[in-house]
Amino acid sequence: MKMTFRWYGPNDPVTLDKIRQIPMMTGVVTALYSIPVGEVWDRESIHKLKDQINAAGLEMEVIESVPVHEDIKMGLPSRDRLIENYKQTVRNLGEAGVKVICYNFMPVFDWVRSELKYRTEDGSNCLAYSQKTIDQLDPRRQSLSLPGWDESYTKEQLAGLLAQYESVSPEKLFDNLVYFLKALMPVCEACDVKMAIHPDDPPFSLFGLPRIISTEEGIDRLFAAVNSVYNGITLCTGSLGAGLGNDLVRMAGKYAAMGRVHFLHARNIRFLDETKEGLFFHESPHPTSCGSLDLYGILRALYENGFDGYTRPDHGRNIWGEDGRPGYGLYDRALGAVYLSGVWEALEKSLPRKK
Ligand code: DNO
Repeated sequence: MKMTFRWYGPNDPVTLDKIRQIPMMTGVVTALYSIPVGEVWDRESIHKLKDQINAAGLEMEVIESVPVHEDIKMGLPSRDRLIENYKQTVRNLGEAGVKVICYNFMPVFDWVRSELKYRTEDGSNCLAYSQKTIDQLDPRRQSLSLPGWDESYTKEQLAGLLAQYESVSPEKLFDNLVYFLKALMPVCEACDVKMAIHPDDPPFSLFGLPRIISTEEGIDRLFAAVNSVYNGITLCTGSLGAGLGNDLVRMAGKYAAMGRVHFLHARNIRFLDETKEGLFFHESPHPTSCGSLDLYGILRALYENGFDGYTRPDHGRNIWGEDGRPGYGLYDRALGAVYLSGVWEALEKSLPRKK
C-alpha cells in the first residue's frame, strides 16, 4: 500500500512540508486547479507541479481529479473534441509519471453534504448528511453552497444545466460513460495510466439527477462494458458506505481480486438514522470502532485479495482548534493515515494473501 494525502496545491494551508512529516507518507494526490474543465493540461504546468512536489520529497503518481466536462456526461456533439483533449491530458500526465487518474461521472454536483460543521460529542466538528435537509433544498430556485461542487455557475446557468439533464436518463448517462471510456482506453493502455472512477457520493440520485456508480450492480456493469484493467475504481468507503444495501467488505475483496481497485479513499461514517427517508450520518474518525463501517474488514479484504495500491485517508474532522477546508484539514486526516498504515502493517505481518 502506498499512503498518499490530498493536497489542494500551493494555496492549501496544509503544506507539502507538513504532509511530508506524516509517518509513512509517500506522495500527494492533487490537480491543476486553474485549468478550466475540458481544456488540455499542458506539459509545462504538469511538470512545474511535479517538480514542486518532488522537491518536498513526495511523489505525484495520482491525480484527483481530471474533471469530465458536462457535455461528455450529457453526450453532446462537442464531446468528441473534449474527449480528444482528455486523451492529450492523459498522455501528458503519463509522461510525467502519473499512474492513476481519479475522476467521477456525477452530473453537476460532486459530493454533497447538508452540514459542514456538525458538532460531535467530543467537541470536534465534521461533515454530515441529512436527507430531510437535502429534501428541502431546490437548486433550481435557491443558491446552494455545498462542499465539493463547482460554485462558478450562476443560478441561471445552474438552472439551465439542470434543465438539460432532464433528457438524460440513467441509461443514457451510462452509455455516455462507456463511450468516454472506450475512447480513452487505448491511450491509457499505451501510457500505462489507470482510470479510477469515484463512486457517487452519496450513492443515490439527488435533485432528480441520475447517478450510476452507486452499487455493486452498477460497478459490475461498468467493468463488463469496458473490460480492461485500466478501467477501475476509486474504492471510496465513505461514499459507497452511505448506500444502505452496499456490502463493502464483499465489494472490496471482489474488486481487488479482479485487479480493478486502483485507489482507496478510506473513511468512516456514523449513522444516526439508517432509514431511507430520514438518512442521517456524520463523518467520524477513521478507526472501525468510531463509526458504522468495518474499516478493518475492508482493509483485510483488500489485503487478502492482492490490493497494494494508492490509498489516502479521506475526509477528516476539525480537531484541536483547526478550522480546515471542509473534510480536508491536517490533523484528523494525519491520524487516519497512521491508523490505516498501522492496520496494514499488522495485516502484512500476520496474514497470507490469497493471491
Ligand atoms: C471528496 C472527493 C471527491 C472526488 C471526486 C473525484 O472529498 O473524494 O470530490 O475528488 O469525486 O472526481
